[in-house]
Amino acid sequence: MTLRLSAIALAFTALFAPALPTFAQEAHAGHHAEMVVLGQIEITGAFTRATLPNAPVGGGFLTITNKGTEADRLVSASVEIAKEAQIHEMAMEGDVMKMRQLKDGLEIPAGQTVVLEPGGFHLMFMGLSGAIKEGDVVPVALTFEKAGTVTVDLVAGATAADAPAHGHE
Ligand SMILES: [Cu+2]
Repeated sequence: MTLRLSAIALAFTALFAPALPTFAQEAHAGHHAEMVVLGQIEITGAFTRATLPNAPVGGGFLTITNKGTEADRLVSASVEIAKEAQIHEMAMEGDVMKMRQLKDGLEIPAGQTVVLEPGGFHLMFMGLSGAIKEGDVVPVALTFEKAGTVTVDLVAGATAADAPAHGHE
């Protein structure tokens, strides 16, 4: 009886094991964005958005998790398609939504996740050399104070309906 059960278990494993996707494969198929690991830093869900033809700026969005026991800090970013990549935040000032550059970077507290997303923290690509088209892959080099530098591919989604209103003072 024991032998017979083992044989069934083996057959079951052989049949189903290859069909089980790993998490990474699943994430790739779903979002075209794989997890990027740099020391204690994990980056997921990286994307950008297609821009209008003459748009001077583009945005970068991603989720950063610090698995470590010490805070780290995203201090800079760079892209080849723009003169400069800045780290920005959007916040209410009185009753007006404003955007400002975080010159000291963005802290990623120990054990926490910080999301860069439309309407909140984001990367801003200043002085685009050309339009970002849907489906483009934009490599961005991210530098962390402790973890170092890593390149993350941002896949361009559709243009946001509110893209032209994305202005600066
Ligand atoms: Cu901005």
